[in-house]
Amino acid sequence: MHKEKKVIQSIFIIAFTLAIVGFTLTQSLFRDSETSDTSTFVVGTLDMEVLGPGGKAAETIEVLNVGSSGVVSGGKTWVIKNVGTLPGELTMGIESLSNNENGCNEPESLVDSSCENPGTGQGEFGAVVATQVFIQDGNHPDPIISSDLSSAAVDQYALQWHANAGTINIPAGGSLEVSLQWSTEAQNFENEIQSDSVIFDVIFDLQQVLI
Ligand SMILES: [Ca+2]
Ligand SMILES: [Ca+2]
Ligand SMILES: [Ca+2]
Repeated sequence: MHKEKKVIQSIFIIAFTLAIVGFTLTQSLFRDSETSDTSTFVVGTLDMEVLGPGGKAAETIEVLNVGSSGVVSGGKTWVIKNVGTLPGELTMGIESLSNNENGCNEPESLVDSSCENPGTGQGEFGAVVATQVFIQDGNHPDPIISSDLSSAAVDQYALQWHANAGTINIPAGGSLEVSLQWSTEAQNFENEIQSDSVIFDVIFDLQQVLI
């Protein structure tokens, strides 16, 4: 039987917010925030200044009109700078992950029975997106994290960072590059992911190293 031709004219959105949280010697929490304009999640580098008393940075990123053919992929590199006067230990994770459905169009509704709008948790896109996280410090050639973006990814990020990164210290005035790459392949999905989106927060947390 002839398989129905895929119609992928959807808008995939990967939006994420970056948060950097720092602690002083007394463990009090500084919260200050800045938000950048929405940017396309293709390839880019962002300098993020991490505390002294400094803050939390937020970024929303979107992927638009991808998937019309072949492999779709992208990535982002962050330069995490410790602009404080004390060393810190870095951890990375994701939170508030939501696979949204955004309704089903006609071809999608033939293969997808959960079609609400926004349909939080009903989207199928994140499950077919593969992500990898790398630390560019010369000591970690292999990915620290390899996970899809289904709801289990929040736990996977936490577990794998803990297991694979070890202790990542950034000295006062130092910086470190962390990158996240993502990809999905057309053979991994059918029309069920049309108009679906995945949204999550990427959290970088710099904890004071007690010396
Ligand atoms: Ca669905
Ligand atoms: Ca869907
Ligand atoms: Ca949809």
